[in-house]
Amino acid sequence: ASNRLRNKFHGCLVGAVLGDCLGAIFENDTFQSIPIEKVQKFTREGYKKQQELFYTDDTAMARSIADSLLSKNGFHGSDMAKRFTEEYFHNPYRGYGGNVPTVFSKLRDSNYADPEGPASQQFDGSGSYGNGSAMRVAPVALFAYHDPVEEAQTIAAKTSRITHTHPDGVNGAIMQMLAVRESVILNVSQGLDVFAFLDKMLSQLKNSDTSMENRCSSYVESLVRMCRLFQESKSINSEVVYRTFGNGIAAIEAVPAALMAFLCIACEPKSSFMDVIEYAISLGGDTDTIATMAGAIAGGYYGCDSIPNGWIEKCEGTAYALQRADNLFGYAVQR
Ligand code: 8NA
Ligand code: MG
Ligand code: MG
Ligand code: MG
Repeated sequence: ASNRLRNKFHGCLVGAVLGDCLGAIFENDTFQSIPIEKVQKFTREGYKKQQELFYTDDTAMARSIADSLLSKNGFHGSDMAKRFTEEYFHNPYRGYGGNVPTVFSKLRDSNYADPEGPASQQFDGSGSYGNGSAMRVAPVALFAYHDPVEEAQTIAAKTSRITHTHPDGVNGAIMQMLAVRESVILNVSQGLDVFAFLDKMLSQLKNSDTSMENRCSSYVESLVRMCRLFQESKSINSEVVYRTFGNGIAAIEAVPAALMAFLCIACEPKSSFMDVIEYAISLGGDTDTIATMAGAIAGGYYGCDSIPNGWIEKCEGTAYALQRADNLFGYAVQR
């Protein structure tokens, strides 16, 4: 049982890196321009001639989250803010969102005194609703795996607020963390019960600390829509997902899109990690971020053994992800 869980921790972080690296190839392609066959031509044959693939901001920031949680034995706002910022100034060409560098500059100039301050000033004080805090949250689910879910939600929210304080940004990070957590808990051999999965997410999202987060409603609405779609038909085509949830940089689009990629594929009797990645990329738009989130969920569900070695070897940052997954597994288990 312990080896199975370790394999799931590995799969979660490696799956996230793979989704980012593969998705980045198709970034900003429209839904119409990348039919699944075009994605598959690349994912199934392309690796033979492909040189190294590079990760983007999604993975760079996820690494900082894992590093900070492990080195501080818990959430430490200034430390995490410093790691995000130093990584950005060390390598600013990883495809960061348009406005988030402002936060990094202010954090650095104020010596990380108020980790949530600069983010709360973004967009005239409304905060960013981009998917940039959901895209990097997977390590939180692993770090807090043996903690009560409320604690995991609190940490996810705090990691978000260093760059994203808008409720849609914060709740998007919470929702993605919950999806990853559940995928690691589930046993693949028992098959996926989509309705049980969605019910659990719904009740956990509704119960998240309302004194802090009283605006989960947009995501609750997304989850209710997912239930309705699955009640109508078990196999939902990607055009319906794209039209219902979108594929953009707003967390309220990308987070539900990523979860749907996982659910639509994993509820089929014969399905694999790569099927989820391909479906996620075929939605178009913010493909690196939708695929990294779908990859973290799918990798946590199917485990690392299900991820093709050919791609693991070609993607920058997979060795580091494996190492960090081991550290997080050690941390989670020792408690
Ligand atoms: P962000 O906080 O700068 O948000 C991204 C964008 O969303 C902003 O630049 C705005 O256009 C818009 N936005 C967010 N909140 C508001 C608001 N309250 N009012 C009006 N507009 C708003 O950055 P982020 O970290 O959320 O960005 C994450 C995404 O950016 C990821 O997908 C990541 O991969 C990256 N990305 C990069 C490229 C690229 O070509 N470099 C393209 C797409 C996405
Ligand atoms: Mg990116
Ligand atoms: Mg993008
Ligand atoms: Mg992106």
